[in-house]
Amino acid sequence: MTSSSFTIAALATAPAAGAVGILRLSGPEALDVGRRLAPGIPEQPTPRHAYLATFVDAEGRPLDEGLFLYFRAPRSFTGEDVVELQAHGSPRLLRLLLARALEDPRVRHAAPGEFTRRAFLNGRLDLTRAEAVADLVAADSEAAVRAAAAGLSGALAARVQALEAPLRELHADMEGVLSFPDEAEGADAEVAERVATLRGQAEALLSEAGRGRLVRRGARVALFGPVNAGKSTLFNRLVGESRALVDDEPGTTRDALEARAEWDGLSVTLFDTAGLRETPGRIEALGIARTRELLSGVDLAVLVLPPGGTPSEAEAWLREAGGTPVLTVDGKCDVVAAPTEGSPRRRVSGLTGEGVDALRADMLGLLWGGGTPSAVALVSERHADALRRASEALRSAEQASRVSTLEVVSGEVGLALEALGEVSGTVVSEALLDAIFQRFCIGK
Ligand SMILES: Nc1nc2c(ncn2[C@@H]2O[C@H](COP(=O)(O)OP(=O)(O)OP(=O)(O)O)[C@@H](O)[C@H]2O)c(=O)[nH]1
Ligand SMILES: [Mg+2]
Repeated sequence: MTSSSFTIAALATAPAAGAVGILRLSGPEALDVGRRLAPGIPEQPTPRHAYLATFVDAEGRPLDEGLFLYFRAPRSFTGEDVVELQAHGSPRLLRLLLARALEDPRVRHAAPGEFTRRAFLNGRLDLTRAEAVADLVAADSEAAVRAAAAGLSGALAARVQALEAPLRELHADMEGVLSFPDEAEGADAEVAERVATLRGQAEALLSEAGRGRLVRRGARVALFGPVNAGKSTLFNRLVGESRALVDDEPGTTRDALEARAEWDGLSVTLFDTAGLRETPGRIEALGIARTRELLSGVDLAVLVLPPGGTPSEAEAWLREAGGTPVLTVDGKCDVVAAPTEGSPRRRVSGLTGEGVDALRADMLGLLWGGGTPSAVALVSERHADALRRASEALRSAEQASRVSTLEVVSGEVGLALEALGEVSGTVVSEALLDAIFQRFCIGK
């Protein structure tokens, strides 16, 4: 890998005016190049010391005054020599500084995520942590921030490691028995049990992918139900502002409306939809078609029933949601004195706000189950895909351990190990790394 032969440079801060802007250099010539931009810095600066420096142009004329930081390899983010120039956050000034660094033929502009990629290639972080860096930058809710931070500190890495290490041991034991049947005798005892335990662990981790997705991209919740049930009024109440039109004419809402909120740290996109009924007008019918399409794509649908509906009507509305989980509520509860006989449903009123906080808690419970959103291991689609393959291989190994030879079992366990290696990064291809780091920003 030639990753460390070139010194790379990039602006680490967003290209907009701000208090501070950072130029970052990494690689063998980082210090030398950095010192040319900041001539007052000693030849061997103290690592991790903040020097007050003057940054100069090619003629030695001052461009700015700022901080110079040096991190000596391997004790830096990338594992290489790293220099950071912290200047004033003027985009034009920073481009001048960057251009000066790039004038040096030993320096080239960093690709997206290249600093993090080098950190990974130099063993400073495993792949799950490298990905958590991108997750943290992209996080747009408190839960996403906290989950990414947990990933960065190794929460997912530890879970994968706890699976990978015993799996590797098991594989080695079996291979030992296969290669040296006499010496390694007995090392393959309880293979079936060991495989079963590890399969359970892999599946448990895989089952967190849904929550990972919820935290990463937020939950999607749609209100739906018959016309005039009070959906828009409830929608406005839930998002805390008067977003949707409300009227006593049935069919008020036609286009689906959406609003973003953050509940318990979880990002939630709430949709208000066109009410459903049998004989709508032409435009309303288009809205109803949209409602049906939307319902199939959300994480949770909330069926708002008007007072006085019969159970069989409720059943019919429920079917509209297809396979999406549904929470049914009795709306406009302020006009109904008592709960519908025997109804276990939550009573809410968008008008008075009654039951709305409890409804929000119900929704979070259904979306999330127990625990807090921030405590999740951020299992991404990529991780889930690899974990799925690992689980499948382990399931085959488990079966084989009952009916087939040790060789077959060991082969399947080997496949599981390979799949897991893609999560942690012990087994990766250049193409996979390209795909992962492409979604990073430049300078990260
Ligand atoms: N008393 C009472 N009236 C309500 C409540 N919610 C809505 N309404 C009234 O019921 C009528 C319909 O309310 P909307 O919120 O527009 O109902 P909707 O379900 O969005 O209706 P469509 O968009 O036509 O499907 C309006 O006159 C509201 O003022 C409620 O909780 N209590
Ligand atoms: Mg409406």
